[in-house]
Amino acid sequence: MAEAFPKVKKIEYDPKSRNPLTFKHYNAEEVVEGKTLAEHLRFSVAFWHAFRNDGHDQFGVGTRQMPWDDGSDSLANAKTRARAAFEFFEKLGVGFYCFHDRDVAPEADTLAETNKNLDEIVKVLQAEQQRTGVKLLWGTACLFAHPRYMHGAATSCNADVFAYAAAQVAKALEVTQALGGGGYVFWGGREGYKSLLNTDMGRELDHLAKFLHMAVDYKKQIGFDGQFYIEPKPKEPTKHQYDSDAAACYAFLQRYDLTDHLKLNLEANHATLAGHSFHHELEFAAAVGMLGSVDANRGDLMLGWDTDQFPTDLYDTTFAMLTILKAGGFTTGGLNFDAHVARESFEPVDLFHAHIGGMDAFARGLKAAAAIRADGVLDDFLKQRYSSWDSGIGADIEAGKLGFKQLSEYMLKKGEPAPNESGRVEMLENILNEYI
Ligand code: XUL
Ligand code: CO
Repeated sequence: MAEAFPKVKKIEYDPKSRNPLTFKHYNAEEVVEGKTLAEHLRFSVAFWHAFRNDGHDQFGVGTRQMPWDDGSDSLANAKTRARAAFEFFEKLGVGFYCFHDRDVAPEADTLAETNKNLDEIVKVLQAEQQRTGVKLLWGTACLFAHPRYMHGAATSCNADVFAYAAAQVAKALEVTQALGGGGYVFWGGREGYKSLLNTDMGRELDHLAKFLHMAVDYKKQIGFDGQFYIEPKPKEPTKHQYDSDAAACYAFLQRYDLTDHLKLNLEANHATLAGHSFHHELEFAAAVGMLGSVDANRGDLMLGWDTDQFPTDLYDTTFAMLTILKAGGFTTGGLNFDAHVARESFEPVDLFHAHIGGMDAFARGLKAAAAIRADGVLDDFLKQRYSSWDSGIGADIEAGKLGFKQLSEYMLKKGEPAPNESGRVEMLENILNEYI
């Protein structure tokens, strides 16, 4: 096969170069806090945006030039597309990719034929992974595009649709396992509702939990040892999705006894759609020990939908890396660019510019976060701010030694609490700016 990107060579790190097709900050080999940048950041390309999204929007057709792709849904085209994708991963220098089952192989008239198509493509993906060393960060199933999923998949009112989704996920798990995938993502694309008038919410929540338990059981049956993730998103395509944010997912997983089996895959744009910052979602997940992986992108705060832009905001990447480093870094997870080029960025080279920008932005975020941690500026402040809990009454409360009765006696004797100290919000913001 002819090269898909003949005009682009391997992207190198060259901080002095004026060539936009070089990394200015992402030096894969550089070591920060004992690990290389590549080991920390674990960049992944999202197959669906990079190779299946032609740039169409609600008002216009696709614009992207993808000369390797004949536009058909044939198996031959799927194979060529897969090879083009690996050429891209290799030239970009990422270690990982992610896909939905239907991104890589065409859906046929029957489930059996569709599964056969997947098996054919898995052979190509296996060979390409072997050739390049690029790995599968996670796999997933598309349970939202086909009309059968109009009412949802695991939360459909139609029991046969639930069964079909189960069969589809079973196959997607097998495929992910065959490719040595590090994990598997559940994103409830239509697991929510358009109208409460036609929705039995309690029943749908029970069904979703049942579905996830079946997946956990199947994972054990086939011996797949990858990490399961659930990806929060509050809306779009539905009006409300049950996995609306990190805290809602955590409550759901707790209620249905699933916290040992799934971690969170947090997406920046989904956080902002939920009315939270990306940083908030990561901090919450880290605080409850559920931080698994990240879909790295950016929304537009002026717009109310999932714009899936490439991450270039250095505050966002610094905050994200502060939390990720604090939580001990990624184990199975990574930074998956769930992002697409703008409709007007239609040339093949734009795919490189977009990913290079995201990788450099996260490299800068990582370095800034590591410098902040090395200097201890935020940690020292935090330690001091909560120091009343380290000894005396605070330590006794934390240790569970006291109740309201003892605290009443303590305060009646003591009078007013010790004077408060300033939270120094602006000073901390100024300090942060010195590192960015
Ligand atoms: C949709 C989204 C998905 C998931 C995987 O908003 O983020 O692509 O990441 O299904
Ligand atoms: Co996503």
